[in-house]
Amino acid sequence: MGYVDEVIELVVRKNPAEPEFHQAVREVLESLRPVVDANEEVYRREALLERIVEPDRQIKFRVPWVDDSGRVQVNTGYRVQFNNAIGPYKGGLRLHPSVNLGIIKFLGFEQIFKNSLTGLPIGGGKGGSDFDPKGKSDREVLAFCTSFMTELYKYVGADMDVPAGDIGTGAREIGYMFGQFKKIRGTYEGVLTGKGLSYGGSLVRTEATGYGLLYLTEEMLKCNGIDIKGKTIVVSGSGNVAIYAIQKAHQLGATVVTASDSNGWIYDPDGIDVEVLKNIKEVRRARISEYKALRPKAEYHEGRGVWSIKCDIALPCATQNELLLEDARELVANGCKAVAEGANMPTSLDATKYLQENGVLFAPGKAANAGGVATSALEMTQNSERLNWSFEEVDAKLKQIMVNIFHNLDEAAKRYDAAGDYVVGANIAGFEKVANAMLAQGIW
Ligand code: NDP
Ligand code: 2IT
Repeated sequence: MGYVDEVIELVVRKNPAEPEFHQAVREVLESLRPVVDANEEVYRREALLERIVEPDRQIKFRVPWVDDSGRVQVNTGYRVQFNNAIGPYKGGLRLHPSVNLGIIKFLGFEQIFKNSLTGLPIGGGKGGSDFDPKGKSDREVLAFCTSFMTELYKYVGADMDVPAGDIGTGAREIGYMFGQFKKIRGTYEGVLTGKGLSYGGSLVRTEATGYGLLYLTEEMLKCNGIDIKGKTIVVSGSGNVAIYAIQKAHQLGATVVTASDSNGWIYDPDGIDVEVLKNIKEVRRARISEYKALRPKAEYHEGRGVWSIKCDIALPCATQNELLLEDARELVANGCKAVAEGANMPTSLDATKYLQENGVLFAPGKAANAGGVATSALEMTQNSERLNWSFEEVDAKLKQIMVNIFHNLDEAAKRYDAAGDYVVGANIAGFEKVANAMLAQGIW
């Protein structure tokens, strides 16, 4: 058995009941085979792969809080500090009832390579809780966030570990957590990113993941002789990533015709009205089913279905494993030319393989959605400098970072005889820097 297969088997054996983590490890390690084969003796001696799949540490804690009826509720909090070879741990906090250790570990593992791809000095981490902010009052969200940070503050800091948003964690939650950190640590530091603009946040961070996704997609299409202008796009999700992906797609001259939430999906043949969507999701925190009442030509359907709509480009922007083999078949049959992942691991391994084998350009999440964390790193830089950069300045840096990421992974794929395989390219380009840093820093 080869080294890669041995380590995959080890991960499955040592971490049973963590299928998402197995999936992420499998995707990364299998595409690293050519690099591992070329360096097997050193990597084996140094146990490099065994070390990279084992988090530096994983913290799990109780989060008690009082609900509006006066009852005490108890959630579980997590922070997985996966790897700080190239910088302080960096990665979001997910608040969703589905959160468990395996999901946080898959996200933290992905984050190592994504953060490396940005070219900025940030290590990989992720955290969150099985708390569900949906349907909670502001006071309940405040109670949860305060309790969560009352434990988490021991493990985070501007030079140690810098969390940010993810599913269920937006500006409101980051603000509440920042306030509690400041109160109990007594320092004013860039311990979180995605902060409000009046207290150290960066312009463009809100838009960054969606905008970055489109910048990378545009570059990938351009390098393959396709103009994004005039193309029809299907998007899933209607949260932070989806909303700003739709906005930028429209600015680039494409038309996005779908969006979704966990209850259902909308089809708007004239193109999704971003202001209407923002009002429903960002202001009223309501269900996407309300969109139809405001846009009479639109359709609303219960359940899932965005991948059944004919499109040129598909952008999954909701959650993991939301684009499966049967969806990939439908996309290919309908003539889809490109898939770029706004979410983390939204495409199953067999669906990815099917898309690539059928000539669909495929940009993996760790490259395509890296604009969010890259702009977080720019927020950290501004906090350290105690300066604020203009919207145009941050946006221009974000665009350059996304274009660079695409060319780095394109080049890495070509270097290993896998031209056009951007999954292989992203994993190799992300891994090389981290591996070199780990080998240089001795045994830890
Ligand atoms: P939000 O919470 O803002 O939005 C999430 C969206 O996805 C909502 O429309 C939500 O619907 C839907 N969704 C979430 N879980 C499920 C589910 N289990 N089934 C169906 N729909 C679901 O999160 P973000 O937009 O921030 O994150 C979306 C994805 O992008 C995630 O994979 C995240 O890890 C990734 N990502 C986020 C970044 C960021 O900067 N925010 C950066 C890089 C990646 P509903 O409201 O009904 O739950
Ligand atoms: O998955 C991700 O990259 C994020 N949720 C953003 C992390 C960050 O630190 O901005």
